[in-house]
Amino acid sequence: MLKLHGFAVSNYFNMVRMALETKAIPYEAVLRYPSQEDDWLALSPMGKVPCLETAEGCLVETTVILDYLEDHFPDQPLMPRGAFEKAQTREVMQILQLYIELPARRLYSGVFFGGQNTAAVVDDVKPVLEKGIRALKRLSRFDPYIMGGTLTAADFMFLYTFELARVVARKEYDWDLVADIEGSQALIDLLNENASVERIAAENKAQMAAFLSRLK
Ligand SMILES: N[C@@H](CCC(=O)N[C@@H](CS)C(=O)NCC(=O)O)C(=O)O
Repeated sequence: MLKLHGFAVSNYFNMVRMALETKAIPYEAVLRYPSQEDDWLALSPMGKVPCLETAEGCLVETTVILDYLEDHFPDQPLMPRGAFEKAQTREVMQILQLYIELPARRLYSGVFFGGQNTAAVVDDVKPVLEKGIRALKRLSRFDPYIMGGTLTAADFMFLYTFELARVVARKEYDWDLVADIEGSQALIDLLNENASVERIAAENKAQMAAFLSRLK
């Protein structure tokens, strides 16, 4: 059986879990925190989570894992079949990861984990996030899903990146991302009705204290 290493507070771990669960692929979740220990680097060479352990070996990087799941388990597709539509879906996923999640992540420490964000970093992140949100608006549909009428892996990437970026933008810039992107709140509400999303959110909450105590 596939093993997915990670922890419930990790947004990337949760994206992969959503794909596994939506596709009804049996898997075992193995609790693992990121580290630079040799035994973990042997499975996940950057030391990050998630890491998917398959019979053939381990895979890291969420979009790579999502592609593997799509290729290996084509039932209940989470990517469009057409080459251009598939590329457009990947395009939105890249925008979300590179230009929304990654810049916002630079401010997670001060916003979520009791650290201090310096004014320089706060100023540095803002224009990147502004461009990312502008690109997302141009490329996404929110009708009702991010790419239109069909649920795709991009919806999971959206759910677990935008929600965090939204809190960052509100706290650091008094900027309401949801008000800025028509249809985004409706999509969040729709995705939050999903039983797996609900359970993952409950596990995230339950593991938060243990995760925070590791940061001290
Ligand atoms: N690009 C990676 C990002 C994964 C990631 O940043 N995971 C976080 C937890 S949410 C992590 O392992 N952080 C520890 C680190 O960066 O060393 C992916 O797509 O899987």
